[in-house]
Amino acid sequence: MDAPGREWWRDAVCYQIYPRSFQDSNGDGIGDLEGIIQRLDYLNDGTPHSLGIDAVWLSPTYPSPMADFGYDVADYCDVHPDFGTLETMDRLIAECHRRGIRVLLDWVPNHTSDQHPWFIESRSSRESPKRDWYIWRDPRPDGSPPNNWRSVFGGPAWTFDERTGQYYLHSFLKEQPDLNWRNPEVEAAMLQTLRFWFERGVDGFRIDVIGRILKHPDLPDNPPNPEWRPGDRERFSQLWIYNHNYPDVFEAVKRIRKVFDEYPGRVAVGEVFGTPEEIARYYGDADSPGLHLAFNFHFIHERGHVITPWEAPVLRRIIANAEATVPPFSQPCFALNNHDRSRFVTRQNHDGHGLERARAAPLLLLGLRNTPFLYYGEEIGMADVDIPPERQQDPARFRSVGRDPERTPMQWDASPGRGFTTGEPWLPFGPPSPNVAEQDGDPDSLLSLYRRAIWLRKELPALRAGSLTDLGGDDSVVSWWRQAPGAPGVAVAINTATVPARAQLPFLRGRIVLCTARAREGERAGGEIELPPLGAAWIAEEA
Ligand code: ISL
Ligand code: CA
Repeated sequence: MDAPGREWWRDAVCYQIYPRSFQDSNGDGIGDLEGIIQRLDYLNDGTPHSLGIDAVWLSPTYPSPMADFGYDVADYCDVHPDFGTLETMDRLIAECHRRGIRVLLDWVPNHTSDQHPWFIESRSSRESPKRDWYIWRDPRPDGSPPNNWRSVFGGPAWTFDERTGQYYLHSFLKEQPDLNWRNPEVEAAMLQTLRFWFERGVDGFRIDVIGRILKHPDLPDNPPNPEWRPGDRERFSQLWIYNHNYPDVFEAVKRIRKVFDEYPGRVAVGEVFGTPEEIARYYGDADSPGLHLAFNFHFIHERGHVITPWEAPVLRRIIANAEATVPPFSQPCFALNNHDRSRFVTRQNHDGHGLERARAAPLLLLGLRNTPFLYYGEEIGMADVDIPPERQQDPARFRSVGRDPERTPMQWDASPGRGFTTGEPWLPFGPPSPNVAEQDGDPDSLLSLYRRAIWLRKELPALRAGSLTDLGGDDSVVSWWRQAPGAPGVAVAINTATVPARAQLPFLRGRIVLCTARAREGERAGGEIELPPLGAAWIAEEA
């Protein structure tokens, strides 16, 4: 299946499934593992009629009270009954592997559910053998929390527990107490949960908020953020320096990596936030590696909640920063969407051109030197869905509406259940279009564009594995050149302006192999090409 000596994840196109929303198999309105198995041919049946996905990442599927929809884990070594059983998971892994699809699960090491037996034991008394598995502190003399840390989802990061008279720390909901990674027993127990799944054939993990697992040992107050203004999100009111990307995290990551190395071919992909330098640090060093890959979300947001504009100079800067910082033994890992952020089509729609930008998006994401992650529905241009107040589910409030709008069920067709369910879906569908059925046979559809892009990437070594050279460009055009030994070079050019623009190419003879305007595909290209408004193209060198 793979070239010898080259790890599979370097060439892989990955696809994030939000299990509640992909396919329901039993009519309860909640997506499940059996449903995912039914849809695997859509992801990869070995032919260009399918998407051609190489790996799936499933958001958490563990037993959980679902306070944070699975990111509150009550048992790391089992499956939530809504999703299936361990047997269903074994079958899902086998069915994926039969199609050459790798399986990544979601590992949540920073916190458990407050219903996890470890926390139930820990909170039972100050003398509990598991007391120190979580972060308990006395109140300040006035009864207030031990420090000023705020929860990511709003409010203080501490909750007072009447029974034992202490506060416990939770970086997210109060139902998600933070584990104490300074206790070696905690680390050992958590690493054991990785081995449990590796033994069952899981190919790797996406690691949730890895940057928070170790805090400053003294838990000092965070300093105020001088840029914060009243009305801004509360969580940005302080600089997270003592509880985020704290230096000890980077050493813990290396110990975590060692467990991955016990099982050949496994991959660790970290959800990380920070500057390009901070992201790069998660990869570790050549002689003591950290994560195989660390997400770069800068195409979504660079700092805090500010949406990254679709502008050539901004995209060029993000690419250059990643190229300059990620160590040479690995590569960047970009995503344009996930279950926490407003979908691309909606995010980039301030002037009504969101869908046009969404056609250029796969040429960016799949044209870069990186391991790309798609988010289910991105390939058909799903947008955020308005959720009426009585249907809202997500308790997190780091956007005014929570994260339900980007988590609505996959739209397989226009039928009342959208091919997703025969029952009442857990979140409303929104309008029946876009959907897979309407785009499936249409060569001009976004879905067809994604399929062509992914299969072309497999065919063209320059795109899959080549080096990247910035081609300069200007305020309208971002363009770069991909090159692999013995293979045709490929230029990627993206026009972010709403008027036509010209892109300079570094060779005299080439051909457009992929374009947002399909009629242009096959066209010969000389030293430059004209790109349509918001259009993009891949141009392959010809001998
Ligand atoms: O910290 C942030 C930005 O610096 C936040 O965006 C936040 O850390 C991020 O959204 C974390 O997300 C992950 O962990 C959460 C869970 O609710 C999300 O769904 C998950 O992706 C808690 O486990
Ligand atoms: Ca179901």
